[in-house]
Amino acid sequence: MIGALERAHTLVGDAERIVVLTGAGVSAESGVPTFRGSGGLWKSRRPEELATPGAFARDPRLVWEWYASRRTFVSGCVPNDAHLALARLALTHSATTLITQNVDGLHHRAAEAVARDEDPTGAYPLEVHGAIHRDLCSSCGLRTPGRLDVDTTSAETLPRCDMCAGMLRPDVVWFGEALDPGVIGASFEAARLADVCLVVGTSAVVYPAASVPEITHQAGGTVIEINPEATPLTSMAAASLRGLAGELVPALLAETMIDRKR
Ligand code: BV8
Ligand code: ZN
Repeated sequence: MIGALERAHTLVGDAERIVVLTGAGVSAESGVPTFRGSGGLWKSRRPEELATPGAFARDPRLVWEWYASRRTFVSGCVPNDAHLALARLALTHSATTLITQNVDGLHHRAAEAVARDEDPTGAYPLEVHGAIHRDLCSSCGLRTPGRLDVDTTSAETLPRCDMCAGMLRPDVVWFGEALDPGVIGASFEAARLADVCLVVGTSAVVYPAASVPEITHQAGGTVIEINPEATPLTSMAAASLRGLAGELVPALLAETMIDRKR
């Protein structure tokens, strides 16, 4: 493993442009359950059941019950050392683009924690699957800060839009739904130009997000993976670090940032 960490150190230290793709694994040590790992979120429910427009049309109460409980749970979680190290990298190295599949908002909170009274926006990620803390009106498309006290006792008590009384939904991208073209377009452009794509905590099975490292690789960049398990990306990675994000991301990036200061 030391060899792989050394190799990854050199690759990141030498990189001009870095793109980072994170998945649920980067939030695991913050207590947020992953989707597909043991005890993952999807274990008790199948994604097709809940994270689809069809499920919401069929039973908006059940879907809101799942999202309201996740929203409340995540609001009690805090960014871990991986989120903080990635925020520090993005704030100290301007040619870094953070891209996340996560909807938990922990990268934003890490950016604000690290930036303190400086501008945190350089470390805000591109959220390709949206944000669980935001509501979206199914009718007029208005986006508003999400409520923590969503009343899911019946379809009648579900949240409605203040502008048009349309049904609100969590502002996340469901299976079968298109990603925001601006967000995924910016992600692909950053991936194409990147010298290094650092992939942290994703099973790399959900598209089009999983194309990000493939685009860097095809454009001649190198892929580094941090994951306790192998994934479909492992064979393409120049360094695949087996372990937890909370330990390996700070280890990988700390010296790199010191290097950059010189
Ligand atoms: C689209 C938001 C087209 C909601 C999510 C067949 C039928 C239908 C669709 C498809 C199909 N085949 C392909 C598709 C497309 C589909 C897809 O890719 N399906 C997959 C499952 C096969 N994609 C879509 O539908 C996308 N849209 O294609 O639209 C279109 C185009 C034009 C017009 C109309 C339509 C939309 C996909 C977005 C779905 N929304 N989330 C919500 O969160 O509730 S996806 C969901 O999975 C989450 O966002 C999650 O982030 C994402 C990916 O999962 P991971 O993040 O990788 O998490 P996972 O648990 O899987 O893995 C965790 C990893 O971490 C593991 O590897 C584990 O080892 C590691 N780990 C654990 N602990 C740690 C760790 N690593 C480091 N440290 C640790 N401590
Ligand atoms: Zn509305």
